[in-house]
This record gives sequence, structure tokens and C-alpha cells, in this order.
Amino acid sequence: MKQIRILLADITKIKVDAIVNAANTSLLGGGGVDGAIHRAAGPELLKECTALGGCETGQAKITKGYNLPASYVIHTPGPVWRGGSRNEEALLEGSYLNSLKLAEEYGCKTVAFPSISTGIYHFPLDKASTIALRTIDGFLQNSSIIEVVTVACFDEHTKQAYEQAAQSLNMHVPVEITD
Ligand code: AR6
Repeated sequence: MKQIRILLADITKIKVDAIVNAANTSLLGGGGVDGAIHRAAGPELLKECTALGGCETGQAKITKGYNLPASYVIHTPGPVWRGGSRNEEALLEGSYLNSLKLAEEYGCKTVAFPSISTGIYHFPLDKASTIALRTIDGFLQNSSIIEVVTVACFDEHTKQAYEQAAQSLNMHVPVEITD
């Protein structure tokens, strides 16, 4: 049974096949969820990332998960919000879509996302949550590999935005909201 889960969680603690990292184009680590993932995975992650040669905004690259409970980390630089006229919405959709494609290629059945671009990159949460859920829902409907996609919200405010977006959208895959 396919499902989308919205929960309040630290993504570094979730045991899924792949977690997604809201990275930057260098793929060499940073603050926010990126910093937390690198700390929890250990130094081997940076070593593998260094060999990847960066990643364009909206694209995605995969590494192993090292000390994380997740087997893989999919790194995607989301767009920096610059007012909305720099293709930010399509680039954010690309981050979700290309991460899901990569997860599928690696046979991942369970994938967890953070709220990409809504922290340091300042993408408006209402728009970002709508793009995230619409893209995940569309992909999951047509996937024969991915079964469960979790959105790990780091704070209550973010979780509420995703709950609201799920209610406003006409979701095809069942959504479970957990505390
Ligand atoms: N688990 C889940 N979500 C988290 C965690 C965590 N452990 N820690 C933070 N968040 P951000 P961005 C949430 O800033 O906006 C880095 O420096 C956070 O509260 O991590 O895409 C990169 O290297 C927010 O809701 O990512 C880039 O330079 C969400 O994750 C830049 O930040 C995203 O916030 C990327 O900025």
C-alpha cells in the first residue's frame, strides 16, 4: 500500500532506504539539515561527496548513508528564493522529482524528505509544501518501486504547512499525519 507520511522528526534518525539532503551546489556540507546529516553520517560522507564534483540546483546525486540508519543519502540543492521570478518553483519541483527518480533507480522502497529550501534558502513555506506534496503524490502514483515517502518536518510550523497543503490539494496517495 502506497502512502505519504507527514511527521515531526529529525531526518537523521529515520530508518528508510534513502533520506534526502537539502544540500548546496558544492555538496560539501553546510548548516541546517545538511550539517545535521553530515554530523550523523560521519566523515566518510564528506569524502564521497568531494568526489562527486558538485551538483546543479534542482538535480540530485546519491551516496551511501554511512553511520546513518538510512542506507543512502540523496543530495539535492534546492533553489534560493529570490522573489519567485528566477524559476524557483520549477527548480524546487526538480529537486523532488530528480531525488525520487534516483531513489527508484537504486530500488529504494522508502524515502524521507526534509522541507527543501524553506530554511536558509527562504522559499515560502506555503508554496514549497504545495510543490513538494504535489510532486511526491504524482510520482508515487506512477511508481512501481517506491512505496512510502515521509516528509520529516523539523518544527510544528512546518508540519502545519504540510498538513494544510495536503488538505488543499487533491491527493491521490493516502496521507498519514503523525505526531
Ligand atoms: N531533520 C529534518 N529537518 C531539518 C533538520 C533535521 N535534522 N534540521 C533542519 N531541518 P535548511 P535549505 C529543516 O536550512 O533552506 C545548508 O547550509 C529546517 O528547519 O536545512 O534548503 C545547505 O548546505 C527547514 O525546515 O535547508 C545549503 O547551503 C528545512 O530543514 C542551505 O542550507 C530546510 O532548511 C540549504 O537551505
